[in-house]
Amino acid sequence: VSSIATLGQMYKDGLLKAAAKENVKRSVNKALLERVSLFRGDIVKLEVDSIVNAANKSLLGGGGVDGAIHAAAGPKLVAECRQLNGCETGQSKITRGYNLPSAHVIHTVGPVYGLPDIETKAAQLSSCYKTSLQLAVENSLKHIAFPCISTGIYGYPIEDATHIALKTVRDFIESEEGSKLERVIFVIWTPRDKGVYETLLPEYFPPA
Ligand code: AR6
Repeated sequence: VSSIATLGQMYKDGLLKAAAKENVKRSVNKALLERVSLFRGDIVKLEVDSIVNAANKSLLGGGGVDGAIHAAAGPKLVAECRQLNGCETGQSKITRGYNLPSAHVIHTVGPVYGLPDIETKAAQLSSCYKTSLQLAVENSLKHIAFPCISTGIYGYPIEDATHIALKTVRDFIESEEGSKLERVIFVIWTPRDKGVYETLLPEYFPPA
């Protein structure tokens, strides 16, 4: 995890400078920037305390990032998942990481996007981030890496989902409950998602 630049380092390196100029709205505790990173690549390669899986209610595997995580972790992961009796939308459950470099997998079930009741979907998506963060803290884990939950097969618009992800993570790591979490990594897989994160990150984590 030490090889992934924190947001603070990225600002220093000028990587997000252009985006930051337009979006800085608030000043922020500088230490907060050292606890957030953006990583472009495959989440299954990360050697961290925990990676989050964008799972479905069965927790028994699927396509997208879920398929990649199960393939890399090996069959013991699905065996442990079978003991969990599924998971409700907006909730999260933890397992070991088995053959993954990550020690644990936090499985969360994002909402399937669609009308009506977008507010409920937004609350469920926020709850995915919050319950995953809470599980990390409850298990004394120091890092957690999130994919862009619900924005693939489940169809959540990336901009809306990113606002929810960034706000929920910021609120949590600023809280007493989240103070022990050392690093939150946002994992980006597509070029489109990279652009959205680079634009919106400075709104929630402005350079000091
Ligand atoms: N590393 C990081 N991010 C990835 C990877 C990867 N290896 N592969 C895909 N992504 P999705 P959802 C990104 O569809 O929308 C499964 O079948 C992808 O670009 O994996 O929550 C489950 O079993 C996107 O940004 O998850 C469920 O049935 C993000 O991961 C359903 O899909 C999430 O896309 C969940 O759908």
